[in-house]
Amino acid sequence: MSTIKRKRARKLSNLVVSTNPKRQRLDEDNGSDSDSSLIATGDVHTSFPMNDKGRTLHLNVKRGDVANRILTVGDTQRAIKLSKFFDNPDHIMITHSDTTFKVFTGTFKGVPLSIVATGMGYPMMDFVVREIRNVVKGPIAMIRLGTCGVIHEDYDAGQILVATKGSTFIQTNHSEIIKGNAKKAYSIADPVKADIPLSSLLVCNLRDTVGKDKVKQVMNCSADSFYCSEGRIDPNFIDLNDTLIDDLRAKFPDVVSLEMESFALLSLATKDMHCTAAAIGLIHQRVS
Ligand code: R1P
Repeated sequence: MSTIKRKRARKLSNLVVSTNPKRQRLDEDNGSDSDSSLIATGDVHTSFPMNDKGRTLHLNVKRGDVANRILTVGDTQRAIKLSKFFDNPDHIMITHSDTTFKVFTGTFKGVPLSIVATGMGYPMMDFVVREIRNVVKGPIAMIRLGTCGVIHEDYDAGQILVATKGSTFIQTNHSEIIKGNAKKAYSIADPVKADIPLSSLLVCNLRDTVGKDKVKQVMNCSADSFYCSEGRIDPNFIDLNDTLIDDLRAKFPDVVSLEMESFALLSLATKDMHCTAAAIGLIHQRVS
């Protein structure tokens, strides 16, 4: 990374993470698997739904379980693989829930970090962002590391596509599909923005790690289904989606990656939350 970029990166690190190791404290018994002394905690919004143990209803997290820096991934195996990079993989806090979410918290290069296995789709990311926001005090930096389809022929599967240009969203209009109205069967939302300093830092670091050509800055599109609203044709269902990917390309030519969670993450990133997303392209999807 160049000196200027490194300076910018250091500045961003100061901006987005307030966790001070000296302020870390041991939380009370929290029912987690191991060490809860890794992170600073803060006030919980008093009307937010919690169980009688002070834990959120779906992620099962409480104050002290989640760091200010967070990586989200779709599946648990990816989270477990990434958790091997913690400073001390045998000394991490793992919070399980009955609803598939898992949170791994440890330190990386001495800095507290949480890795969250989110599962798939907008509603899952909605649970993750809202419940984490309500148990973590101060600024949050959250990056999704996912996989995606690629809908642009100039981009290759295997590249890492960072959503620096934000994300749009395809929503299925079920009542229009029932009416047989193909023209209104799907809505394509106005894009939401990614956090630019965090996206730039991510791009710089990814390029340093895997090479410049492997990392591209794009606009993402999230869909509310892996099937109909990602334009997959299935004769077993009436989806009215034959022209959907072409319609998406026509409306937003910068869209390259197609997945399911980034729009929710970016649209929920309000004040004090710095969010972006990157996805490895797995397959070319409906590239003509
Ligand atoms: C579909 O197979 C899943 O893969 C992509 C999509 O967004 C969807 O969640 O993301 P992950 O690899 O993070 O799960």
